[in-house]
Amino acid sequence: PRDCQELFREGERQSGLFQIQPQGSPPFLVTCQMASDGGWTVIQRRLDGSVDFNQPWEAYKAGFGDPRGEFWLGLEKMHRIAGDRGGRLAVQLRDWEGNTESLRFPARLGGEDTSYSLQLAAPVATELGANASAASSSLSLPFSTWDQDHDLRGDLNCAKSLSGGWWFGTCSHSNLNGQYFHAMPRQRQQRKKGIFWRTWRGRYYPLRATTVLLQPE
Ligand code: MYR
Repeated sequence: PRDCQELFREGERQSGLFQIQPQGSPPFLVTCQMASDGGWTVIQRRLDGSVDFNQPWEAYKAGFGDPRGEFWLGLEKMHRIAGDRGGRLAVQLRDWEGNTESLRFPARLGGEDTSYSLQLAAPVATELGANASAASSSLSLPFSTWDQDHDLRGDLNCAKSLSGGWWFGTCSHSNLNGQYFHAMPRQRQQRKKGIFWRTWRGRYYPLRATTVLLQPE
């Protein structure tokens, strides 16, 4: 099968590890999450801080971590799955009081020649809470790591001053690959390095768990 969605269409209803082969790509293993609305590929998961997400570009490109625990699937595989058709992203967030938030939006992911730019249509970036200046038109946001700085800040390397690799704009929107904190650090300087989604629990709230899923168009 090309992806989790095709597995779902073939009748598979059990979530788990499967081998897929997107068009023009070698086969690889992914975690499929089967839901009532189809098959989704899990591209990111945080739940206990067992994996170090402060990794360089090559690691974010290839993927790292434990498919049964915390992991990052890898930008190249994500690009192969979404292809140039793009797809739907689902973001699931959990805080320390047991509240959850779930977001869904259409997106495309460019190849390495675009630094794996996340492409969002005009209204989506605004809905997600991007800064007005960045979101007035459609948004194409390259991926950044501490050793490959493509963020929108000229004076700062977001990945270095925060932690992990992400589609950083002005360092303040979100970072689901930040440092995992088991308890709220006292200092803001520490807290801002954490896992955050500003428009949900705010810039300085380190989240407990996240999952990001992808379904090709
Ligand atoms: C800013 O930093 O305010 C400008 C950039 C806003 C970015 C908005 C969207 C980023 C969301 C990334 C979600 C990716 C989920 C896989």
